[in-house]
Amino acid sequence: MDPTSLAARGAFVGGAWQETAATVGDVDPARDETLAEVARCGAVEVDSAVEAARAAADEWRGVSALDRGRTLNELADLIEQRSEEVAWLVSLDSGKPLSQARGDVRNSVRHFRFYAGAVDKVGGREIPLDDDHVTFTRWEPRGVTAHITPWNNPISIPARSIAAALAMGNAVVVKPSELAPLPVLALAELFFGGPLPDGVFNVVPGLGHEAGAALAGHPRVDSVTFTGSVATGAAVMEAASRNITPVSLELGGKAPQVVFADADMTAAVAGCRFGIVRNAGQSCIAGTRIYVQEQAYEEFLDRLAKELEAVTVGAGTDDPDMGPLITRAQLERIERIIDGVRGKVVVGGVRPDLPPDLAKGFFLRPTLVANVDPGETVAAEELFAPVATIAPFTDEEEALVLANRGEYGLSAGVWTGNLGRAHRVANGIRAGSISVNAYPIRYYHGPHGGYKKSGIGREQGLEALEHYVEIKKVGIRIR
Ligand code: TXE
Repeated sequence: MDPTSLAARGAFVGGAWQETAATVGDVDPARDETLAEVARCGAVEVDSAVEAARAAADEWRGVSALDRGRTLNELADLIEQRSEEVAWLVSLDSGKPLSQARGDVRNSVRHFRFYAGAVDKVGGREIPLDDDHVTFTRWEPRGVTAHITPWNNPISIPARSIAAALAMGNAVVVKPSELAPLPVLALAELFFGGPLPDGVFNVVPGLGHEAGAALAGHPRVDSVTFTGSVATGAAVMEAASRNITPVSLELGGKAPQVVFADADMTAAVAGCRFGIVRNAGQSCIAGTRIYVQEQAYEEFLDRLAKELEAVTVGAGTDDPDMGPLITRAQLERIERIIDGVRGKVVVGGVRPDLPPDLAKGFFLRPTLVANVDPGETVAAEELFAPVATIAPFTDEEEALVLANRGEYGLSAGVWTGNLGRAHRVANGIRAGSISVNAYPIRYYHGPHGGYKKSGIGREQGLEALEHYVEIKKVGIRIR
């Protein structure tokens, strides 16, 4: 799929492509060059997409669960057949290494297949009352669901919520991030003329404060699913609240990695390295606060620093260990933060030496910072960059206090050879996802979401489905 011709198709509304008057440049983060001019939808286009979805929603909700499942499997086939092309587009647009992009596409297919299989196995329940009544609940589609998605996993994050919403019988309108919109447009290209009734799947690319805000606050949208920053999540929630529209928000994180001295050090070093380097740290579950028990601290620090020094950096499509950051503004913001703690940088903190064609790209070496105050920006805020802090702790009690610091609670890693401790610490950390002795342990069929400011609701797994249904109670007197 060629980025220019894909983008030139415009927005995808009511089963057809629609050109828009205005466009937004989509930038290749490895080269700082415009990849394509993508449709810039505004309130008018969003409105027509919502109306197209509304018009199609009744037909789709009337399709039996079995047939919806079959259709979802056909959509999964459509992605799978072109998976290599889609992965290349994901890598080019977001900058992530090709092998990680392939993993994202594989997960996208799995989301569709998981919900294809789930659709005829979930639903309401009978509520025991007495012999004079039958009372039960029904799961009914909400109608039109909005999906405002980010650029860091520009296919798998949209896929997980689109598949869940479609499975429950909703028509969807998707607003991909302006920073990597091509993979969602690729979905439209793949689904075009496919098994979904026209209007059940719509895509309105554009800017957050235009298309995104119009969709979040649209009075004829029945639910909003959002993944992105805390600030934008709050704006989305506020816009949706005007219509009492339910929201599911997957916001940021600042995941701790808690390494006890009894852990398998080789595995812990490798896992912590991956938690920093994967997608250049541009992941809500990036493991960027590392705490190591004091007797193992020096050895761990030394080994992790060496591992980070060996990381290869380059354009995602060349499949190095790590690609660029998403924007120049983000690279410069991170450089300012690193400059503030320059004396405490153990490794990295600089741009890599790269060939001339990548000289303008937004690259940074993986960076480890020690001995910082836990309240400092580098240790407290989500950076969305390959930058981690490292600090020692004495015992389990202190480890839990450190891990639970801050306003996020999405994900955490625990490394220990002691089974009881693994359970105690996993129970004690206030986060939605805990991985023990590997990082991250992610599974597409389990729930994903956050405590505290990391969000509301859960995506993925059966737990996500209730966001996409209204639950109706029916009581019948039978005697
Ligand atoms: O996010 P935004 P950005 C975090 C991460 C990153 C920071 C900024 O820390 O550095 O957010 O990234 C749309 N109404 N995460 O600017 O603004 C926008 O167009 C409605 C964490 O990309 O949250 C895009 O489609 N929508 C994260 C989506 O919201 C609006 C993933 C996300 O953009 C809008 C990404 C508005 N007013 C970033 N403004 C995670 N949890 O994985 C913007 N948007």
